Formats: sequence, C-alpha cells, structure tokens
Amino acid sequence: MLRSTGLALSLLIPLLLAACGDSARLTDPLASRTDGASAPTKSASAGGGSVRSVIMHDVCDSATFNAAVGPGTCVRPGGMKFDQFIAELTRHGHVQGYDFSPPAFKVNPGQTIAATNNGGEVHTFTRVAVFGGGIVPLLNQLSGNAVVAPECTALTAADFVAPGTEFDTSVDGPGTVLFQCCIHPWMRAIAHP
Ligand SMILES: [Cu+2]
Repeated sequence: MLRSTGLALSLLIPLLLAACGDSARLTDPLASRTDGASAPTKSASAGGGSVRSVIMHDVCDSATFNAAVGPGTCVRPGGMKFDQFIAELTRHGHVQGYDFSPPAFKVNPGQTIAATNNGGEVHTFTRVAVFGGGIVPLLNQLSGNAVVAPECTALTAADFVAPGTEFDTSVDGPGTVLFQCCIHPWMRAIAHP
C-alpha cells in the first residue's frame, strides 16, 4: 500500500539529517537573518495583547509517517496516513491540514509574532523574500516549488520548531513580509506590518 515509501524515504532522508544532525552544525553568521529568530520573548506573551499568535498545524499519523520516513518524524497519533499525504500532495500540490493559521495577519513593527507548533512534525516559520521550495526535494517537487527559497538553505538548529514549542520573531518596517515552512513549502503566511 505504501507504494511511494521507497522514493519518499530516499528523498526525505535529507530532512531527517537537517532536523536531527546537520542543522546543529549550521551556525554560520549569515544565519542571523532579518527575522531575528531565536530571541525568546516569553515576557511579551505574559504582557498580553502585544503578541501576534500564529498556529502551525499538521495532521500526520505517527505510525505510518515514522515507518515511512523514520522514527520521530511524527509524534501525534491517528491523523492522515503517509500514503494519503503523498497522494493528496501529488493531486493538489498541498495537503489540507498542513497550514499556518491565520494565513495573513496584521502586525506592528517590533511586535512579537509567536508561531506555535500544534502539530506532530517539525516545521519552520522562515521569513523569505519570495515563496519557494524547502529542504525536502520530494515535497518541493510534489508541491510544484521547483525553485528553492534561498533562506531555506541557511537554516540553523534554532529555526526548526519542534511539536509543542513556540518560535518567536518580529518584523521591522513597513511592507509585506512572507513566512513559509522550509519542510512543507505550501505552509505559508503573509504579514502586513
Ligand atoms: Cu512544515
């Protein structure tokens, strides 16, 4: 039944390496990008009203995802089976249930954007100049993102948002700002400062 598993496995391995190993070594200074990712601003949350919350959703099924991709890929039970995920992505170029919510929002310069991962997989909330592909070739291909967003090639360990954790960022000035997941590149949000 998992006819795509072999292909998916071989192409998803870079994801595992990126999420579990290589990313820890990617500490080049270019990584301190404009989204200023890693500064924790929990105190802002406590203040109330000054935080723009974004929820990162997915619907992975741990049993089939972990069997196909590798242990630890998904930590939530009973969602969409892996072969159905691949089939939906193949058919539609995206998978329903994998999204950022809200997909567009107003934010003030300097205001904290708190992106919380309520899913079962690792995601990123990466500021990009232009939406594009991410770090998993198969998912880029099936979602029609042939051109990789360069920001996704410069991720650090701090950019990977584990299930149940929060990633805080902010934007500086006026102008529309784009965020995407560098694993599932159809997960996108547009911020309007
Ligand atoms: Cu993702």
